[in-house]
Amino acid sequence: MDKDRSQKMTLQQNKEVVDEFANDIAICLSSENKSLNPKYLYDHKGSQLFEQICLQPEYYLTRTEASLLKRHAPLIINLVGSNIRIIELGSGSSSKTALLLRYLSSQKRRIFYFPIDISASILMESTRRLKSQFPNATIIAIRSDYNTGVDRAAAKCMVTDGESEEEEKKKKKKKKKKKKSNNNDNQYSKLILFLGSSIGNFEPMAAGSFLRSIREKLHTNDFLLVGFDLQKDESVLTAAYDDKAGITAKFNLNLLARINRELGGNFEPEKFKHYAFYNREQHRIEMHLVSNTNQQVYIEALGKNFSFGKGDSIHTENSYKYSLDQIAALAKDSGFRIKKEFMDEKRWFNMALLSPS
Ligand code: AVJ
Repeated sequence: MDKDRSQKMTLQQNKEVVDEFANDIAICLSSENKSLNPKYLYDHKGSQLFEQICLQPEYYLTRTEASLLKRHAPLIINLVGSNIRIIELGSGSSSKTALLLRYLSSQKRRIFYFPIDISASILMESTRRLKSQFPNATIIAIRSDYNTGVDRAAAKCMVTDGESEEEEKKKKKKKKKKKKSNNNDNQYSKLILFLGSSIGNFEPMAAGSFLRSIREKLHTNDFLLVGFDLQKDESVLTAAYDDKAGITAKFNLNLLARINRELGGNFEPEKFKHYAFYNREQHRIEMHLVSNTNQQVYIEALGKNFSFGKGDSIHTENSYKYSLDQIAALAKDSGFRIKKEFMDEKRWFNMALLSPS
């Protein structure tokens, strides 16, 4: 393809992305109950801020899950099998997954990793880092949201089907002819990672249909590893979503700055405040941006003014907290069985290794 045309296509794709954002913002700000898909928090700046959130002392989720992954990597890898393709939904910095890759590499196993994320810049950064950490790894980054990500990754897995670990060993032994990998010995298992309690962003019903849609793309020897944040003392939860350093507040408020940047809005972020609380009935943390005063905001791309009264809020994110029973029911209802569950001593976080039932 010539450069002009490929450039045009990129512009076209960007335009569609911007249009979707503009459209969703228009719908959100025109409704009585203003709520937004949390994916819009994750532009380049938002993704960077999220990485910083993960380092805050109050935000126990990342640390806890990382230690579970580190401790149980051998068992997880062992359960999945000998020839693995790792696909990760919402890979971000991939820093937790690096713990699994490190184990594979310590075992002299081949690494095939397909990170999927909506932020192209985060993908580029993390791919570069992983490539230098694991020079022999096959890493194929996929810029996509969850919906099409797994399909695209599965298609790329197929392309690597000839490159099995078994063959690597044979090649080393005999340095001889290649064999096509049509026999079962050489077949790979997919391990889909959905970590960090990202599933908490889904409404419970939607979480079920999402897991079911993944289930439909899996074969019997594939696995899905899901990180769930568990219900716990409310003060622990609220602190995690309102850290002292104010990073979560910045992360939330970046949404307004993003509207300014991409849609020509004139939000003054100081006139809104970050608000996070635990909704006990629904077992979820809610994040909101609350207007400090009566104000009007103009958004150029929409050619329109929007008014906010003092105390009006934009609901930017839900983060559902699960019980073990809910996890079991969710797995069952979406066609999985729990192969193995991993939990920390405090029972704050759960990592469930699911296999098609
Ligand atoms: C990325 C959705 C897992 O819900 O804990 C962190 C996002 N928002 N702090 C979460 C988030 C505010 C995070 N997830």
